[in-house]
Amino acid sequence: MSINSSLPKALNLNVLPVYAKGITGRNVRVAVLDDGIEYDHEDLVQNYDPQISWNYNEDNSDPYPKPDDDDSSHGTRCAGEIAMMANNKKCGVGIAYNSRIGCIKMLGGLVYDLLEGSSLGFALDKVDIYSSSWGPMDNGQTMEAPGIFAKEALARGVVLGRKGLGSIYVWASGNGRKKGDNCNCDGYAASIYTITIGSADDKGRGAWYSEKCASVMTVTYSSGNDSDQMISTTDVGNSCTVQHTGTSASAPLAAGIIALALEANPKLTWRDVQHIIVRSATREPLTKGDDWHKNGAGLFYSTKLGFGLMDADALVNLAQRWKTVPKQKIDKVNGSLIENPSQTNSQKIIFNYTDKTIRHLEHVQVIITATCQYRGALELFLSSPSGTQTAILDRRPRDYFAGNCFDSWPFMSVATWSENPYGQWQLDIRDTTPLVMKQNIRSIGFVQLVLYGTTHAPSSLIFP
Ligand SMILES: [Ca+2]
Ligand SMILES: [Ca+2]
Ligand SMILES: [Ca+2]
Repeated sequence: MSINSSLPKALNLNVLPVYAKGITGRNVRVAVLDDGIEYDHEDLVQNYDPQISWNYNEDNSDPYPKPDDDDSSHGTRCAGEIAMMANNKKCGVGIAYNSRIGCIKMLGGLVYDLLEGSSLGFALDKVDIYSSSWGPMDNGQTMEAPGIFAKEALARGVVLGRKGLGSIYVWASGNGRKKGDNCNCDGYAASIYTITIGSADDKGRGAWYSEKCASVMTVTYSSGNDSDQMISTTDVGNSCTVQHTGTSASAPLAAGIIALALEANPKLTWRDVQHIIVRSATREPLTKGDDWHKNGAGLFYSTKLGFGLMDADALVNLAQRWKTVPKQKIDKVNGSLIENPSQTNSQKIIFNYTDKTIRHLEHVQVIITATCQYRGALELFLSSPSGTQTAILDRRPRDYFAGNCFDSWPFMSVATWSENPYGQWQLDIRDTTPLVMKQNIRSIGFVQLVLYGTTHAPSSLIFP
């Protein structure tokens, strides 16, 4: 295949065996939610799909980026990673180079809840995958959830999108790692409806900017240090760049790989897609010194790298033989605070799950309300009955917020995927402030554990 020679190394997430099967993203429609797309770009024009494109900033059907503005190149760069054409001697090859690409322009102006909600629900009957590389400020002190409209749009998308199979929302984990940010403080990334994507560098480590948190599901390669390789893609002005970077570059790569899986098996539901990513991601190229833990179901997980690097061939193979998972069940358990007067700056909360409705876990949330004096000093650890301990919040030294520190905030974790949740769960709230500042945690209100999963294991796992 002539595309082999032009495929940049950083984009090689084991996609070549998939192309050899003739799978290239055909009939799959991907929309990037971004600052526009140069749809007449030579390497995009053929795959551009106006039906899945809109400009919410100016409220018209033309999502062209602001002309002569290099700062409006983000959407065009992301789109190229997914759908650059093959064999045309221009720029490079998109991961799903025969998919249809659109842009929902919404980062070209003031961003507000109604605009986000409209964007996340645009052309719900046509878009298969929405790729988002945006969210709250990555400054290590913001804690922000989607507003009413955005939240509603995500919940509706997974029910009504793709003719009831559910829209696929791909989300960048964020670039705030250097500022101590944690993507579980970003309610978009922490949503169970979004597939949260981090970045690995070409040395096989979590990239220096890539935020960690327990809702990171998987990683793709992106840029590393300045001297390392960056991502090649289309750029505005009908040009090409070799300098696309950050988790912004990782999410579209994941969207492209998922497009290949959807061509291989168009019947996958939004939850099927998450299951097959968990099972096909590979830890092998990423073993250098990151925080891997084996969970109670035998799956390795890291809050930096999720279940590992996406492997397109393994994902597509699993997609082809995957049978739809049973209906999602949800169970809730209220926590009880275990008083520990000798250690006022560390609290323990217990949840006893004695129901047998869910025996095969997917997502877990801890919803917590608490007041404190220095939010960034708090760390939250969740332990499952199988003994898996996961940091659902790391300390964020720059977050000096005091007051209603957690206001029914849902901390999400995928670390216990496929475990049996029956038994005792424990939440440890640890305060890392120096002893001079006593009693950081002022009060703990309602705390609840929410379990998502199924009674029976997915049949594709029982009879592989
Ligand atoms: Ca090309
Ligand atoms: Ca962030
Ligand atoms: Ca997520």
